[in-house]
Amino acid sequence: STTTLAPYKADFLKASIEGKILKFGSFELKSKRISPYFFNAGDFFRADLLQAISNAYAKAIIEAREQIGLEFDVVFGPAYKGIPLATATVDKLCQLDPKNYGQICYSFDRKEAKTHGEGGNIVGAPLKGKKVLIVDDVITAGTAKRDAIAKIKAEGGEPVGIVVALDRMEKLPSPDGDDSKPMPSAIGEIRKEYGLTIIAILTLDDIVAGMKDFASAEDIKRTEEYRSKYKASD
Ligand code: OMP
Repeated sequence: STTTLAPYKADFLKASIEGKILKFGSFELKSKRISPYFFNAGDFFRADLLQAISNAYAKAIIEAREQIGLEFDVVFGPAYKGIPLATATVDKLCQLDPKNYGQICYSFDRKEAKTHGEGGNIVGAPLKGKKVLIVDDVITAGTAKRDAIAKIKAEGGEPVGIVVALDRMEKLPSPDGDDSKPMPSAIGEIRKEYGLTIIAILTLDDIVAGMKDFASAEDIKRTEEYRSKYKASD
């Protein structure tokens, strides 16, 4: 049941379901896996939903400050879906805790470098010499997160962490294409490789645990089957 979740996480799951951000059916992922569920952070476009998502990110970030001392200068949102997330999160952080977050900046990348005007690849705060926290939507294979880390480093920034709305807890694809083999998680590999803090507001386990309150028996069964098939070994 969702009652075991922190209240801000339970509120976020509720908003995701009511706002139809979390959908059940049949969806092809970037990885080509066919998933019975999909989380589309691009659908948080209504004011009350944007408020719900920025509140969840901000609370997760504040919790990480209290628990592990997470410190950063800039929140970076990879284009395009990360842009409103980073902007709204910075706004919410300042609203909740102006003393600690009033000086925090936002930044995002251009999909295509601008060669005229002010030029450059970044809009918002410059990253050079700054501690940078990446805010993104969902982590599956971690490819988009690796791209964001590389971009930040190329600008002279230091990536310190990643916050996502949902960790799908999936194993990396096996090099030989055999998905039945145990494989580590995307999150675990990025943590190991870059030494970053990675925070997920919700995980697939949280969704499955909450599903009995809102989903059909069929959707629950398909989601549980998908989890057994693709869950990472760590
Ligand atoms: P990486 O794990 O970094 O490759 O990123 C996964 C990306 O897939 C996300 O940034 C989304 O664009 C997209 N995605 C979703 O938005 N929601 C899902 O539930 C699943 C995916 C996905 O395709 O895996």
